[in-house]
Amino acid sequence: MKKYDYREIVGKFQVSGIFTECVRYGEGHINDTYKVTTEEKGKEVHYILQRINNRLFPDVAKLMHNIELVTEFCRGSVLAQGGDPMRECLTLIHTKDGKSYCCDGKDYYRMYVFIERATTYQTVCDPRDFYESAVAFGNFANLLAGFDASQLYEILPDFHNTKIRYENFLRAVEKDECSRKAEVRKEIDWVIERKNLCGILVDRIAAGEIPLRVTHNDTKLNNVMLDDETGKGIAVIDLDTVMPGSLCYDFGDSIRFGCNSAAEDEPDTSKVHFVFDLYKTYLDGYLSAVGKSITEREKELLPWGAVLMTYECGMRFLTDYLEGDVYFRTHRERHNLDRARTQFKLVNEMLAMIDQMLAAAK
Ligand code: ADP
Ligand code: GN1
Ligand code: MG
Repeated sequence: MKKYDYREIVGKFQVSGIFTECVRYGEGHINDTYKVTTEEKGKEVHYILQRINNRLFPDVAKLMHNIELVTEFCRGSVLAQGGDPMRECLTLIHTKDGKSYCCDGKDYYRMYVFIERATTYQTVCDPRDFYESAVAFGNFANLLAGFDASQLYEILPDFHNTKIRYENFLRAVEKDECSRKAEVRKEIDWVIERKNLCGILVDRIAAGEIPLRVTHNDTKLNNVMLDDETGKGIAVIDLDTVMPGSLCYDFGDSIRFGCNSAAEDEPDTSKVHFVFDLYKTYLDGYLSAVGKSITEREKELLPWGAVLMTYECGMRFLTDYLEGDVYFRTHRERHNLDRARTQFKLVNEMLAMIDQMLAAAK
């Protein structure tokens, strides 16, 4: 296994205190995240260190340009509202030569202030937490409505263009690089039978029915930090994918992850159900916070955002399984296949309830 000298890497940043340890942290699928501890005057100070996924983000300078702008913008808004920016938004720690990231010759790193006394959840244990995450993401959408989109690079073009995701999926099936196709024939057919779903949002955007905005694009529950004391959603994190998108994607991705009765990677799909009550809880929280930013047409399409994001994510997991698990971090055999199957089960249950979902959003 590759060895990294974390003391040296952390030493490149403007941290206070003496380095004591660096341990793997969190459950993200993309970057390698660590909790760093230093000691200053007998007290522990914590930071987040991330090795940026350079394969996925080849242009780290552009990625970090976006993150610097978005974090600065959030900081200004939090300060204007009398909040505490060190807890309510991500704060980059700059390097000793004033940059927002560093390179050790091969890998790229960034550091953030560690948001203390707050937690990210992998599943919804208490519906109130889910409500608070909805309020946080709704507020974030409002905040971004005031952000000048032209300043940002589109870091992962066509990120939620489901039609393009579908073409990539077909290509992976065709190539069958790892000879896994025969094993997942049923899942492949399931995706193909529902290919009409792909156009639900991209066609509406192309027709000008719903606007392209600056959105977060990865609004799962573990990308919002909830205050341990008050339970309020205090900070939206994981800003790698802030770029043009639709409110319906952001709403939909939260529903995909949070309204699952089981984990995203539960191997036993009999445990996986779409929890309609949680959908209503999130909808209420989101609409209460997003306020006037949302158009009537977007509101009508929110439930389809949930179906679509779940279908798309399942298709991405299956594509990655066919390509040999090269995109999402996996921890066991068939991990991506398990993930794909949970998503497909959720889509089936959502489609069975789509009328109720649509009625609730009216
Ligand atoms: P990925 O892109 O791989 O999902 P994230 O940026 O979401 O990486 O970070 C992974 C996890 O690390 C988060 O889910 C959260 O638990 C934790 N985390 C990230 N940033 C912070 C922070 N500033 N303070 C505390 N925890 C954090
Ligand atoms: C990835 O980075 P993370 O773990 O929050 C992925 C999302 C997927 C999600 C599925 C940049 O999110 O698009 O929906 O996994 N992020 C990227 O859990 O591809
Ligand atoms: Mg994340």
